[in-house]
Amino acid sequence: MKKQLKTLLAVALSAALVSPVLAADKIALVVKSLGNGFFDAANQGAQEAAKELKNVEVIYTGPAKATAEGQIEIVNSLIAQKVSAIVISANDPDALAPSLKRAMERGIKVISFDSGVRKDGRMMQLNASSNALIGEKLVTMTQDAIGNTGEVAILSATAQATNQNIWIEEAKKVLAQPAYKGLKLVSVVYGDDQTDKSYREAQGLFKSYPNLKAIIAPTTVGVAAAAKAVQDEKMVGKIYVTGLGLPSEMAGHVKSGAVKSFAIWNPIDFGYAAVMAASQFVSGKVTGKPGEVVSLGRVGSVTLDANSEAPMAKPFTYDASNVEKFAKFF
Ligand code: RAM
Repeated sequence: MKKQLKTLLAVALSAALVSPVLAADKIALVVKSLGNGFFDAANQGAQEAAKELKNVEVIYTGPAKATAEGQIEIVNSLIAQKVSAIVISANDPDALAPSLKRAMERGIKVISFDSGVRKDGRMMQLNASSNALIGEKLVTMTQDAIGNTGEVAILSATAQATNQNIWIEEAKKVLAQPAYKGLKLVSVVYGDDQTDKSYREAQGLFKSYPNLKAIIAPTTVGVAAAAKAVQDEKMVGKIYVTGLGLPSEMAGHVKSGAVKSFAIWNPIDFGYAAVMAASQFVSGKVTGKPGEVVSLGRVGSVTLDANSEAPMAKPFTYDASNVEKFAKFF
């Protein structure tokens, strides 16, 4: 009996040693910064994907502040840990590329989502939505709030953020169209996805532009901070805030009247989809070539374009009629 048990243990032990397949694949979700509700929601979806995939562990990480340096340090330590994949929302399209290239040379699959890395630093980029559509949405929501004329300013995240910079360029293209000629973009400022800095930048705009009618903030951190500043400074009705926000953080600001409408896609689905995509690379089902179809589990699938990018979903608009209902989710 004892001998049998020993043999059994020996067999089990050697099986464990020769079958590394039993170990979970580690997929790191590297976000712009920790403490951002948008990324916490994305992580919720990422963990859901890990559960569904079974042999996957998602490591949620990011720097305290949204800097490329902080993310580079994290990527270097993930290389040392020999993770299977890195899913990153980058604080800079270029600065991250060298360390991510090193990761790929060592067999780590790298995809960017949300805020992209330049093409040679990742295998695919999952965009939240069509960038042109987001740019257009930002402008039409502004027009809905203030009408056809007035000074508007943009309060962005960091100056190097890939996603915000693309959306701002797209919004500028829309503003250049004849239909929007009455809307005058007077300034673009950066709150670095920090609540206090975004709040101070909003106050700075009130001072510098006494005729300002709207702040467009294409960042969940910035839009909530700007709306709070409008409320605190008793500017409700004079200055409207719009942009990309989380219903849970914006419901109070819609109620106060500082915000008429704002938009966002589902951040939980976004994090889920990004991890599902990464797992397709880990299992070798896709390699990131243009034209490939990447399956995203319950969210569906996307086809990679010529730059190995793909958009996920359309932004959804929130206002007084629906914001409370969605505030429960994200
Ligand atoms: C912030 C981040 C993120 C962006 C959202 C809309 O949370 O900057 O990258 O996608 O806003």
